[in-house]
Amino acid sequence: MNIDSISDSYQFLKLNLDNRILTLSIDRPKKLNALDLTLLQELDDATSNIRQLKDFPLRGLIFTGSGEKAFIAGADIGQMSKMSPLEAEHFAVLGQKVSLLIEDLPFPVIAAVNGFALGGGCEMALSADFIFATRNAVFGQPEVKLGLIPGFGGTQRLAKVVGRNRAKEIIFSGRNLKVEEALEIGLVLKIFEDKESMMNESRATLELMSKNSPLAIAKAKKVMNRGNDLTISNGLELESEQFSQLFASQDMKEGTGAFLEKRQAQFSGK
Ligand code: DAK
Repeated sequence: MNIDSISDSYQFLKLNLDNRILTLSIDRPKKLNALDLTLLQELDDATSNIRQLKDFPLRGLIFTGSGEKAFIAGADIGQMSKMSPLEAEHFAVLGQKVSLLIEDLPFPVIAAVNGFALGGGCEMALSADFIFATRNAVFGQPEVKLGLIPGFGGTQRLAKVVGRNRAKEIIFSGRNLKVEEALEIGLVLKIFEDKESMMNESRATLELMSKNSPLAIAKAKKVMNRGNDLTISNGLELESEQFSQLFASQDMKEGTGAFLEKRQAQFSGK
């Protein structure tokens, strides 16, 4: 698959592949990267395609917004205001599907949040493994101000990341959170003074991770994501099952062998 040709086919997405790390930018700056139906369909298509890159597996994804002002300022309010309940359901199902596709990608995903991450934007960022943000980043779930509730997983994921009661306070008030508060409550992992340093650090973080076994990372991610929805005993069962499967992998043989031979491991991801 050629990333450039895919990228050219999208109106609102930009894809850039460098050393197996893909940067996916939402590119609708005139509307602060608000998610309309076309943009969501493009995200659905792109994330599905990215998942299927079996012969040329990626090692990481940086999910960001074009420009300096917004990651994603939410779902497109103008478009939503005209939707029937049936169209709204289709819209929400598509948004939830995209958030699950991003969450389930078998490699690390960083949401690099520059500026506004409101409503559906905050929810999309929550689908990543963790969030880096610039000093001007603003988070929030303002849906109740519009007579709505979060529709792309915010009622579920935000509570799991920051705790149920804190998530309730954020969702019921609809208030904006400055980046410092987002850091304090664990929504954001690290703050950067500008977009360039955030993008550089995102890449460096993924490059560091890509030195490790991609198979082990994929399994750790799967167990941790699924474990979020399981009881501790079911989570431990899943952990031991996935752990034991790795003993049939080339990566495990290479990793342990390299340690014993005092050399750098070269992982194939198999
Ligand atoms: N939708 C559509 N257009 C938006 C937008 C949005 N979410 N956010 C910004 N824009 C547009 C503005 O209308 C403006 O367009 P023009 O007037 O120039 O054509 C342009 O982007 C620049 O915005 P501003 O002029 O307003 O820029 P400011 O710097 O003054 O203000 C702002 C930036 C982010 C504070 C402000 O734009 C703002 O408050 N935006 C709305 C933020 C928001 O409320 N986001 C949450 C949206 S609700 C569901 C499915 C999904 C959802 C819920 C339910 N189900 C089906 C159940 C999700 C809901 C949401 O995400």
